[in-house]
Amino acid sequence: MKKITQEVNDFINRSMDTHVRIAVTGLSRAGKTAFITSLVNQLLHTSTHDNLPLLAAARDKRLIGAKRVPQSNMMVPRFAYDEAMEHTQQQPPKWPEPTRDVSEIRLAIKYKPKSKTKKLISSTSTLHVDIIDYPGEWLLDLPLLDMNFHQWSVSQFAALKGKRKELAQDWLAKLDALDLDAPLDEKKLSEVSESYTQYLYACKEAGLHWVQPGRFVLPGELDGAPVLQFFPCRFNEEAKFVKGSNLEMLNARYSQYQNKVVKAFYKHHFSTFDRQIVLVDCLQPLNAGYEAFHDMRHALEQIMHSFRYGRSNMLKRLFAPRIDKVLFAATKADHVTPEQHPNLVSLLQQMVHPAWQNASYENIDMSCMTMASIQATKTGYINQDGQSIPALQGVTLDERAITVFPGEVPKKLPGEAYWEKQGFEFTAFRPQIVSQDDPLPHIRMDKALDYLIGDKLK
Ligand SMILES: Nc1nc2c(ncn2[C@@H]2O[C@H](COP(=O)(O)OP(=O)(O)OP(=O)(O)O)[C@@H](O)[C@H]2O)c(=O)[nH]1
Ligand SMILES: [Mg+2]
Repeated sequence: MKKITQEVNDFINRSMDTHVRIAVTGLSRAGKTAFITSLVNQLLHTSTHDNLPLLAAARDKRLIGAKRVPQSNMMVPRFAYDEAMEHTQQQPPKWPEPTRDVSEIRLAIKYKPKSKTKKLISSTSTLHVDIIDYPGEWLLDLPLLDMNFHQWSVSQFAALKGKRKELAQDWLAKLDALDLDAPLDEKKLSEVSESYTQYLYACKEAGLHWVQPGRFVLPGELDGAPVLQFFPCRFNEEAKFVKGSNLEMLNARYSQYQNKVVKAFYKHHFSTFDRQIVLVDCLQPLNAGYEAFHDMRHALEQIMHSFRYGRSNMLKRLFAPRIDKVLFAATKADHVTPEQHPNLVSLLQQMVHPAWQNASYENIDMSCMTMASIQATKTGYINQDGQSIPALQGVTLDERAITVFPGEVPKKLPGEAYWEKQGFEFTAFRPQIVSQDDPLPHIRMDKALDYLIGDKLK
């Protein structure tokens, strides 16, 4: 009887839309922490401010208010909202600290339902929203589940071109000096892995974000564990691993990584998400140049594989996928003047759409937009030779008040000539000073919220 009651309650909760888990991801520095901080901040202010006009429930005055409640998953660290807010409230304001691991926060949103069924039960409803922050780099590891150690090694050597090859020299030299068939020497393996990890960090610093294994650069609680100490090797696929050798251990660590790290993430975290927002910083690679830009596109394509649940798919074998909406958002739109925003969306669409259309993303709705979680600039016009041109005003990280026109965002994926001819240069700004009683200034956070939870607030 108890079981039936529980099942009935679960069914009601699901069909009544009282709970939704929203996952926020993006490559490092994409703006995840700023996004979640602003999202929570906006919802906490909605009862007193008209800060979310593009969220239908808020516009219709059906949102009564939101509050923070203890998270349901006690095994995941709490998202550091208060710490992030403290940063933005400092004089001068600062950006939140970089984060390295998964974290979670829960809100309860009280609203007046529009739907007849919900109204029948009560005049007010509550939607519980879990927001989960996790590094996008972890999604880059999905292809590892379909490759054995040899196949993965081959794929890594094939990618060693251009800048990557330059950056890999130290690791390659250490790898050449290692005898793979010699008896296991843990210290040596740890040295070569360290050098491989440094190479991956160097790639990221050079703006090359497609790095595998993704956990090596964002290890979270696994920092220093042997499961993160392996690297691609050149060896004969046919040959048997010598018992007790370095190579045998590297192979064992690779399979542990597949099972205990990659699979575990998909099973215990990813499988619980209902909606996903992928934040993309298109401006950083525009600043960095051609190779960085195309690398970002490749990384995004890889990230998209995690939303593909075709029939014979690896993910479907692991769990029953639940994500039904994915939003790709170009962040930090306050870095460019408003008339450039359509170009920014079009650029993001060009990076995302072709890969999306070529694959079978069954039953998943997808959308692209631009936004700024915490708007750091004001827009206006400057007069140049009698002509008025759009400009941004803001305060730089070293406290200089400046007015700039950062440049045009290309509408299409730029070729190499773009960087030779004009390129793009944006300045980093610190957040604006805002009173503690007011919500953080933003651009289209409400539009993002409407896409992510609008239907649940009906
Ligand atoms: N102007 C502007 N800058 C932003 C915005 N969001 C993020 N940034 C900038 O991007 C940096 C990274 O933002 P975070 O929110 O920390 O990004 P993250 O994805 O959480 O980064 P990691 O935790 O390091 O992976 C910030 O320090 C800001 O400099 C925004 O809305 N506007
Ligand atoms: Mg962060």
